[in-house]
Amino acid sequence: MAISFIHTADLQIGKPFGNFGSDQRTLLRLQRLKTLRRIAEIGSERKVDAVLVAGDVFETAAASNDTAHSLLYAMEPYKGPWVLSTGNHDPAIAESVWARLQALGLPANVRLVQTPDAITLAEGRMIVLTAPLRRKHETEDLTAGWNTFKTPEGALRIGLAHGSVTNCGPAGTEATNPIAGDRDAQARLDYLALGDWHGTMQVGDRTWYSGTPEPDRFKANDSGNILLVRLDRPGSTPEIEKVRLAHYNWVHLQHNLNGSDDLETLEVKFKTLGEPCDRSVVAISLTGTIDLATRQKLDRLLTTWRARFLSLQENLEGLLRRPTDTDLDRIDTGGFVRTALNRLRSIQDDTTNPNQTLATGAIELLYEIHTGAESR
Ligand SMILES: [Mn+2]
Repeated sequence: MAISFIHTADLQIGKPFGNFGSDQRTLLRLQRLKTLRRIAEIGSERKVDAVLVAGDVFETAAASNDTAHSLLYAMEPYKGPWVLSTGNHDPAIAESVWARLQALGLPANVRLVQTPDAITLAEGRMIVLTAPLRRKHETEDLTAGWNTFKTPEGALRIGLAHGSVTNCGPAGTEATNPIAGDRDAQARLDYLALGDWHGTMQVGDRTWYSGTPEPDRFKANDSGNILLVRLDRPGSTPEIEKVRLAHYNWVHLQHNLNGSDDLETLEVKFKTLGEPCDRSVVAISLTGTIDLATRQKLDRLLTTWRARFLSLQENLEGLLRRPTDTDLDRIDTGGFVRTALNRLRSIQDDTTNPNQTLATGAIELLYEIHTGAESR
């Protein structure tokens, strides 16, 4: 009879999301628990033999007892075995949340892995080999011992670890906590469930990063999935089903603006992120050169969408604002204000002038004062 299990990792429960407003932080934090609960429900619906979490269950080993209780609550819908391993964010150090969780008294179906172990599941048909991190950074490959570890004939050998695969590691994973790229072959594993990389990624015939089930950063790396793994018998090829769970849609947009037509295409980009808008977490980097009339329209557009998205972070550093004569004419065509504006513009054009930014700000302020009321 086939064995099936859920592979997930990098839940980062309790992540503070400090770069966001307080409402947004709360929503993003709560969603991670809701997603875990959804995983538990799927485990129950699909009647899997186990749920394996490959590290970074918590954002930090100092997570509070409240957070620990919330975790247990979210896990409740799945009554089968859970195996939770530590990662670089939540290593099994002394005084960690793991030790406190253990002391709180765990449900019988929840296994915390704080020391290297071989866990027998599914009436002996599946052995989970573990290599939990006990500090943030290990220089040794903790999975090396699996090569010589004996398991009963006929049982599936499943590895569970957190770290970066050497040689074929994706750019961005940490160089510490190395795991041999061919560990699955060396240790005769039927499947190796990895955590650390937050996107879903296959790194070998039998080795996968599940990625985090709920995206937590702006990175186009296919995060927001869990893997449902099915194995018929030892040696058979694992069947992988990727199940999409992402609630929030994290998008980093780049947009070049050189006139008001480009504003329209920007709005189209915003609209294509889909409904409901408040599930989009957006960062935008704008480049190009615009006049003040366009700048004003841009401000209005961003204000509207800032209110619709869960969050809109704007980077306007690459966007140059160049007042045209038409812009300045709208403020004043010939009086002393115009004389001042012309001087400000020459300061703005002078790259050696330390008051360049100040001059830009002053022109925009005058523009807003003179035109804001009429166009609002
Ligand atoms: Mn992580």
